[in-house]
Amino acid sequence: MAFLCRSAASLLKSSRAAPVLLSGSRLYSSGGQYEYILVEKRGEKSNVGFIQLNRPKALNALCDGLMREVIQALEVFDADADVGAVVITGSERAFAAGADIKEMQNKTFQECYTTKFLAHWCKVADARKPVIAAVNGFALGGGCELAMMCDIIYAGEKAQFGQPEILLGTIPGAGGTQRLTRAVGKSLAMEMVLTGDRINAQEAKQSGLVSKVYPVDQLVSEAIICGEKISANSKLVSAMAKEAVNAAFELSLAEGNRFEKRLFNATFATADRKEGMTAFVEKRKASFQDS
Ligand code: CO8
Repeated sequence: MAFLCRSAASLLKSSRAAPVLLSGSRLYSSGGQYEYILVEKRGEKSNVGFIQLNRPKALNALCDGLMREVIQALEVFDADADVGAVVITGSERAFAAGADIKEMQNKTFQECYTTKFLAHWCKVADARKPVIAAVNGFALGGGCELAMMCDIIYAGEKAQFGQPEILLGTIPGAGGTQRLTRAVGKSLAMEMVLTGDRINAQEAKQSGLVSKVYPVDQLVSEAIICGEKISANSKLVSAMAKEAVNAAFELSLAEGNRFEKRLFNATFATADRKEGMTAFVEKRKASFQDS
């Protein structure tokens, strides 16, 4: 165990499928533990959690096992004091082509309803730490929904976003009708959901679904750079900022402003708020301790 860093060692104790440290401070999935994803820490300070969906033959279709592993890896990174943000990506061909249609083909309503089929997917949006989706290629159906559960979406120039469930005789079931509508507005969301037509990266940028578009081969490194910027700030205060922005999707303006004010006031109970303002006054770089 001597070669394991502190966080990896403690994770191994607490998690059945925890990643194993093989060299330096990089975490890699160990073959038998994660079957469908690759997991490591990236960035100069190894402070960005990195999850790569890795089911290439099925274009990263989100089978139950894959989503369970993504959620587990997110929980591991949430508990890792060194990690300040997480990047989720797929391959250059596909971020994810949706929920696994072959897995769903023969399901009945009774099974879906009584077992709360795929209900655990929503845990992705519960991550405390900011999550960036780096989308190359197809982000369709559940793939688009997975990206929208993340906090920031960066797209590669050839990315395609769509909710094609209607073509399969069903509708989005992991937030597609809700998050897409909030992101791009009613008309475009309706059009995408009712026709199954896809939008490209530029259209996604224009409509507000993604914040930046990069050349395919630069996408992941740009997402890591964004993750490093976030990780350089107080992790405690970043979690509050994320909570406050997310509240905008659920609360009225008045309630949201009250919620924000309470969190703003709460930052004055942190050492990092004091350090940030003191560093500004003393004309030096702040050194946040996440407390
Ligand atoms: N599920 C299972 N397998 C898939 C999926 C998928 N979603 N998408 C692609 N694959 C498989 C194909 O079956 C094929 O495998 P095989 O070689 O064994 O036949 C392999 O990936 C490659 O696919 P194609 O040969 O079709 O590749 P193309 O380049 O010709 O086409 C497309 C790529 C356009 C992406 C095409 O594969 C496609 O249309 N895929 C389906 C897209 C789709 O409809 N997605 C929505 C799925 S439904 C959904 O996501 C609902 C989510 C609800 C969540 C509810 C949570 C509570």
